[in-house]
Amino acid sequence: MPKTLVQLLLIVAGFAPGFAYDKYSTHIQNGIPNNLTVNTSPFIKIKESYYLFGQEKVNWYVAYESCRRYGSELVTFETPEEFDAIAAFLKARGDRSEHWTSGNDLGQTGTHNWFSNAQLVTIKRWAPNQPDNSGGKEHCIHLGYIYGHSTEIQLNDRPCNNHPNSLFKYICEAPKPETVSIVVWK
Ligand SMILES: [Ca+2]
Ligand SMILES: [Ca+2]
Repeated sequence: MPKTLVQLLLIVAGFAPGFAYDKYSTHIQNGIPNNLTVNTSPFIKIKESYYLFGQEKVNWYVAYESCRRYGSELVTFETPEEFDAIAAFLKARGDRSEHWTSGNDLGQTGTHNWFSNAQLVTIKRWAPNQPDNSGGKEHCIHLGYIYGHSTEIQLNDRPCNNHPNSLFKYICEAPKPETVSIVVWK
């Protein structure tokens, strides 16, 4: 690159911060404004969060890895409202499948945490008499119509892997998006 051009670029770069201060303003906000057309596929917006419904039936570990491939994690329900929104969504679709969540008590049996944020599972959405760690083998939490007579989608603990009846679909939750807008004053 000719020496004069390099010097010119340095001068422009040197002036740029002062120039930008007057001519641009930036704004960062949580979420994606409704009037902004953004393709969030394969994630679907439900209430304030974005989810992917994995359709393969896999063990808990494979489910987690699948979510990580999309830069997301198995779903974590911080509030009962979030759980109810997902349950209503599945119900409206007539989807009676069972789905893995990020919850487990692999670290300490009997203490169920959401694996994505290490917070205790506090929502009261367990199926009756669950979690029961049946056979001493159930350490991962899924949701679905747990019993034949269940009319609500609820939580249950099941074997994380190595069990033919513990292969489920899964729900991934994307990180919370932020929208950065830059206004240019011409
Ligand atoms: Ca969540
Ligand atoms: Ca159970």
